[in-house]
Amino acid sequence: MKQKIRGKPLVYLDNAATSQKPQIVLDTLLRYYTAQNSNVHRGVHFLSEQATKEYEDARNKVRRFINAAEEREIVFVRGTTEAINLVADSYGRQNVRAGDEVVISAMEHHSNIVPWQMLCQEKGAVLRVVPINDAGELLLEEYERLLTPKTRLVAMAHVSNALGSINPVRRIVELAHRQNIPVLIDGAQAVPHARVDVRDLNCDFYAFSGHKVFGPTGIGVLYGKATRLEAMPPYQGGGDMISSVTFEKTTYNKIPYKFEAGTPNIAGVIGLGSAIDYLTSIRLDAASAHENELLEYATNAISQISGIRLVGTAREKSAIVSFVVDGLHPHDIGTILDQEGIAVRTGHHCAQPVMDRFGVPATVRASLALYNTREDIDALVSGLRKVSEVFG
Ligand code: C6P
Repeated sequence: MKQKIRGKPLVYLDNAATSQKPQIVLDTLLRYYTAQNSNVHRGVHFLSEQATKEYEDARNKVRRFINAAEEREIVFVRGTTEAINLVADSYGRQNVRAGDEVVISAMEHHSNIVPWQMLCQEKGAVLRVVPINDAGELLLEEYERLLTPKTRLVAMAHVSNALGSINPVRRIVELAHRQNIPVLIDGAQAVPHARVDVRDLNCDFYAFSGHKVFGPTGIGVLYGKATRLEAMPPYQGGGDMISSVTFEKTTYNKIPYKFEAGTPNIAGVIGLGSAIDYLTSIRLDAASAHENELLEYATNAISQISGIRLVGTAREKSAIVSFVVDGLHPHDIGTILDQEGIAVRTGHHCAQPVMDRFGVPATVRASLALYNTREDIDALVSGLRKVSEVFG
């Protein structure tokens, strides 16, 4: 996306909020709406059959991308938020009772806190929170301690959006499974950066958003093990999720359709399929190595600027640099950087408990993607030096 913002070349470092879209995704959306627009799973006419085929092909692309065993384990939803709400509403309401416990961590995004809080309030259950250390790393021994016969579910971020910490999710799943506790992984910030293999992780649920993996907004994925999804009640009622309806009784469709009520985001699904084609064609592991190198470069350069304190210094980190500057509000820093054409996110990043943990109201967050360069980081660093000049 080459363009000028306020007369300066755009430096886009807000990829954790949403990533830019490659041409192949834009072309797919235009092609779908201009030549193929039609509803899925309904018509016998040509366009509907073609749209249905592309929609289901995209499901298979997602399956391969995260190495799920079967296509029916891939449920299309609006995004990570809806995926988590689906599990809380369906699995949670079916399985969580008064006095039971749900375990999350202190580094969760609000999307992986509030649905569980709502569930616990409704059921009289208890939300348990695994603490993190000053580097922003999960305390695994504390996690183990919190797993008890009362635990009904663990819901944990793969990568923290506010800190960049990468959690040892394989180990998290293994420890929970020893006690037959299912695990949901919030993969919103992991899938854009590294190969995710849900069978290797052995998680029960995995959620991510299309718009963070170079796909369109309004589309996301809930992976669920088939046995789990089959045992769960529907999340919403409506068209497509039924196999028959009378006024007396409705029987539900098989998975994944049981969870896809109403006309889905067809263009979004097909666009997400193209984003996965893109990621497959460029090789995600090479992109990941490039991002790690940039992260190191950015961390070194930013931490050398006087008055800056990094928030989140985990040993295992993804492409996020969060920081505060002595005596300055992050919003003021963001505004000055914006004058330089540099897009970063400032605020609590929908992770207020993380801000509380580190005793700050907000941070400045630069988040990288595979298309960022050293020049982008250099521009950020010189923008930050300007900030120091302005505020003396
Ligand atoms: N984080 C950020 O700037 P949705 O909005 O449903 O696509 O994703 C929600 C979500 C869930 N979990 C994590 C770890 C996330 O980072 C996000 C989205 C964005 O950090 C927007 S708040």
